[in-house]
Amino acid sequence: SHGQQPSETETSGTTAIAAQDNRSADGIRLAFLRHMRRTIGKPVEFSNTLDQYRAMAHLVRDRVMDDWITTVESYVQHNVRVVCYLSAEFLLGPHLLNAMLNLGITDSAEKACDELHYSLTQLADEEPEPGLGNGGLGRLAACYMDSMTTLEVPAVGYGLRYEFGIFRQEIRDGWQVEHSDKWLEYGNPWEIPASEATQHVSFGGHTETTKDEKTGELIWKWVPAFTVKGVAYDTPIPGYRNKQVNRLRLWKAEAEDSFDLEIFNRGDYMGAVRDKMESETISKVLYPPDETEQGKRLRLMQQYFFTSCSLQDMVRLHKLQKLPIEKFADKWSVQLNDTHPSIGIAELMRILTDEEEIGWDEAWTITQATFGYTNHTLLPEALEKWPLPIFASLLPRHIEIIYEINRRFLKDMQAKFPGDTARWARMSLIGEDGEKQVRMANLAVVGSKMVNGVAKLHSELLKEDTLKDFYEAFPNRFTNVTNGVTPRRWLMLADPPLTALLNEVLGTAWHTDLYALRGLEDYVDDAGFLDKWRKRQEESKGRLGDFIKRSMDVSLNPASMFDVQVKRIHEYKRQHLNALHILGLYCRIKSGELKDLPPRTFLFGGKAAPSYTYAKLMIKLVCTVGELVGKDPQTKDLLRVLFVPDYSVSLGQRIYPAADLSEQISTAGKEASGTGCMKFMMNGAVAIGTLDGANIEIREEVGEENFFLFGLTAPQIAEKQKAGYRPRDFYEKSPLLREVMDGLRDGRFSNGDRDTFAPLVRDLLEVDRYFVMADFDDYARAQSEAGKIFCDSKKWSRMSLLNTARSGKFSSDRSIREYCQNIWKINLDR
Ligand code: B1N
Repeated sequence: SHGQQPSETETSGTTAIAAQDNRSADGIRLAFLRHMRRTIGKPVEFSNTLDQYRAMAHLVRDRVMDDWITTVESYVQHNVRVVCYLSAEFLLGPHLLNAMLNLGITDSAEKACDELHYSLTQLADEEPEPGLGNGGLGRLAACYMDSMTTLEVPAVGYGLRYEFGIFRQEIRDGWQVEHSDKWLEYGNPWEIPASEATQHVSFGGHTETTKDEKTGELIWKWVPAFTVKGVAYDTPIPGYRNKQVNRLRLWKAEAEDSFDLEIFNRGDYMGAVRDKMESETISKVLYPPDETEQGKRLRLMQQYFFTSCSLQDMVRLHKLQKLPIEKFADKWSVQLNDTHPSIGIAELMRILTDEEEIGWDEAWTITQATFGYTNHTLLPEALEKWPLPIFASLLPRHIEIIYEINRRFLKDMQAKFPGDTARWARMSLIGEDGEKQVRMANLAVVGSKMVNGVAKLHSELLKEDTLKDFYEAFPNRFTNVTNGVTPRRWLMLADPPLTALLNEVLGTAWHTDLYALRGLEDYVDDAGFLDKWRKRQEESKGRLGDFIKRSMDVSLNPASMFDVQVKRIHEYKRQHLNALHILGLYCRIKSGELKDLPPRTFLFGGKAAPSYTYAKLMIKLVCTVGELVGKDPQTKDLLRVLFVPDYSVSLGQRIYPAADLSEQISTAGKEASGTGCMKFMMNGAVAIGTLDGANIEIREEVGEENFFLFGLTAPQIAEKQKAGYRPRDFYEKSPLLREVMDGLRDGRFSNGDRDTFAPLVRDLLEVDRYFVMADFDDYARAQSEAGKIFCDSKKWSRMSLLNTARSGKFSSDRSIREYCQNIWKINLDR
């Protein structure tokens, strides 16, 4: 395999000693002191924790870089096919402990810290999290980078180097307040500028055609209005203990130097500075709404900017290796993480036809063979469509290319489906209902060799519904790859005591073959082991409790059931269903109906898009419920509700290991996959959920007796929608739901305030797009069942253990193997 590097011990005697020393506690301590002196520039006795983190980060980076060089050399030597994962988001999470884990130097680093009288975890807590993503889609890209490197797939992640990542969330009086995320404030030791890769990206202007003197063919020329420089910053992504390192290349937008100079020479200094600022705006900030369409010009500029830089970079490397451009698709497999980079299809056509002067047909064959498209959502409001005027003024050449792709494509469809004009209109790359629009999902499907959804149900619904016409035209193009998450970060890093326990009974094979966790099933009837399992779980809860005490000054009861819902705040994810259920419990305790209830701690976390008023009201609802049940002497020992602010990757790492119950309660058919559910499962939480997204496959793996199922199914929801859903019917039929909704309307839960939640009550009783009312009673039933079983701690531990034991499928290693086999055609047993 090209990935098998000669270990440093094999190359020469002297490096052997150096290499060993490199990873020993002594080696790390000496390197730390050297970086403190030379990189940080402080006497160690004057250094603060941030300085210490930075020195440590630099020495770990040095060790990653050594492996990087050898990986790059071997890729070049073997002329391998490269996967380029194009994504507007990479939600990496903190690097330091992850890099140490993957390199296998955590123990040495801990020892070195002990000798220096530092705490490694305290030092690691200084790292600002690179929050260059919103949620699942961005985190998935990060998990896939980890797995691709671990599986030795030559891969480059391409994206944007946002100066400000996802906003920091504060909760003030129950309302979300956003703050900007200055993650680069103190520099970023994990990135390396790659000056040789700088690109130039044009915008605006117009196109011209001339006739070729000799052939008489038309030649297209784009005369842009302005150009922006793309500067590459590389972050090395180390594989798990395999000396492989792949590259994450993120583009920063800067002003063109020449452009600046020209204006400067005219004496307009302020003008030059203004242009510089405008250019830099492109990579300034991550768009915080996920899954809502935003016809914003700057977002389109971001998408084209990073996609164009990335494709130009591939062409540059292709030529550097002296490969013929006609062989582009043999060398590069480009995966589109949703439609955000799908403009790449038109951009590659432009490069191949206008710049490389390849004929249209051949260019189209190459383009189609290059791209794969992953769809991540069925929500109609999230399917990207660009108003034609914005698109055409920013990308005048690309709109012509898209029209030409469309002309040829519709000709094919007219031949395939004669007379079916409605179908042609639905499939067109240009939407004509109302204002003309460019439909990016249609472009992505037409320009790709494969299209995949992210869980079985989701991929089926794509074929049956959202992309039905395309499925009927190209049935072989459609496939499924169920999402996965990396067990290195989400199990080994998140829960070291659980990792130690698993290593003790299973050895270490599961680190890269998660199906090996099945071995745990041998212990499912071993009372002694189940006891160990439960104690370990209590310790995890204790650790989260300590953190919450430190950061929020709230004490949690570690004997209570930790019932957790952490994810973006959305109506379809139904955090309000969870909150209404808690109000139901409150009412039943107050009325004396519920007496011996096991104590519960409800934890919530997640960000709302700043412009999503309803989602912000859902946060306020959770906080209001929290205050109500926490103050009432009748409920405060039984119910605790906490909204943990600023949910992030690092907070997730603290929360998943401590969860008993995992809330996966989206309206069936709305959550494409979900990945939090997998992190909970690996860490031994039992799920309560609907038949939606990956829940279905989780339940399939773990067995129905180990999953708390409730709610309408996707076909039932569709049926109700068609028949005309009346939420008020459910309100009238259910006494508990009526008490909760009436109480909310009348201000019973909010000190008499009847106004704040009025819009929410009205919506739920009159519209309820996400069937909260319809699922309420069944959710309460499943919740009470979960509560009962939790009281039988042996039975619960058994369920918990089986969740971990059967989570093998949800490793992102399995997902990446499937991408290699079914989409990228990369052979892993080279
Ligand atoms: O992608 C995840 C899935 O597990 C989730 O179910 C899905 O909701 C999520 C526009 C999105 N879909 N669409 C987005 C993000 C940002 C944005 O600007 C859309 N995120 C998802 C991984 O497959």
